Amino acid sequence: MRRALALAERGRGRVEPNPMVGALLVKDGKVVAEGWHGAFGAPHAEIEAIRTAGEAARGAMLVVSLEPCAHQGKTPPCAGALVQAGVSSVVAAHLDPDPRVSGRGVALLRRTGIDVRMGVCGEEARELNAPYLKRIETGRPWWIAKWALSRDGAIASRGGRPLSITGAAAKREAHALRGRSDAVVVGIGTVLADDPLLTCRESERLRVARRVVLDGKARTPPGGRLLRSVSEGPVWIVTGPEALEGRKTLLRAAGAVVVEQPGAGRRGWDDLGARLAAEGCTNILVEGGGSVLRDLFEHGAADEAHLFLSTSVVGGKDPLPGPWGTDVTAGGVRLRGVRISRLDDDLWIRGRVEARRASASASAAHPS
Ligand code: AOF
Ligand code: ZN
Repeated sequence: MRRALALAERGRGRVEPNPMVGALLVKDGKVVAEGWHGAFGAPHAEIEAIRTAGEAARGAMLVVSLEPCAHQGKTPPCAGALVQAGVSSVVAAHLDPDPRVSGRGVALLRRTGIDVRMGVCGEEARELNAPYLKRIETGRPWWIAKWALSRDGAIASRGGRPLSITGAAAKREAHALRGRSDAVVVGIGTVLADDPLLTCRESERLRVARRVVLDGKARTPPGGRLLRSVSEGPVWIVTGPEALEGRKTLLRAAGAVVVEQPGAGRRGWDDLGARLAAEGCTNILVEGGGSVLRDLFEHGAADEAHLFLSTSVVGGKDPLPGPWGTDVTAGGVRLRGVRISRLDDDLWIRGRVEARRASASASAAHPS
């Protein structure tokens, strides 16, 4: 099963909103074929394994990291294909919560006399597909916070001068994160200060993420780089009750999707998350600035965090502080499963955000 999970990983960034799935066929103690779900819309892991195995699939045991599906989707049901191929037993990590499957795959296999064992490496498999499982089970996406921090604790310089905190290798990883995300979110402060494109340029481009601006008062410049590049991918402007109709009309004319969202704080994140998830978005990258990240953490919405820690110093009288600012939020933020790598002179620290209760403190309705 660990091998199946490693195969599943190969689909990361390519299969979403589908889960990553890996499978092997084992006969007489030997692996006769491997397969994985390689891209959204492409054949499922089991089908790839059966195809590779050919006749050798007959009488073999299938080890797969997710319950085989039972629905006719973009491809025919895997459970039926396994029966046809003559597989004798199936070992799977956990049930697929997709309502089209959820137990039906196992039932179909068992009905035809195939021996099915569930729950092998279930925890590890659920961890691998946590973003998919969260979207299917709660209707909310997986929020990934990302920021770069200088050695003196700044995410930018005051006065909005564009500033490169990390080196080229860290930038490549940050772009790869964008490339694997279904949406990239920033606050209006970042848009006004940096005029960013928010596209994935410095790494393999796996998908075109929606670019989302949290812009309570609809101040995004219609002539800025975001909207000038709207042909490269959709731009959402998330506005609040204070946004003037005239501004929204201008933004729409420039090609933006204007999202009108009354809620803020945890409700705001949940409402936006529900909209994005309904469009099939699984991984949402929140890139800042500081107040947006702080809001995400303060309301307990962040699921995963990536910090690029630079060894350089921004200096200056008072560089802009990172997401925590001066007020450490109640209880702080703890990461688990932390991994640390060195990228040239920078450190890349990432992990899952440990669940905590949302803070009671009310925050600004919309970043302004
Ligand atoms: C499997 N093996 O490798 C995967 C499964 O859009 P479709 O037709 O590809 O179907 C996507 C759904 O199929 C997805 O929501 C999940 O329930 C299941 N994914 N199932 O047996 C696989 N990727
Ligand atoms: Zn399938």
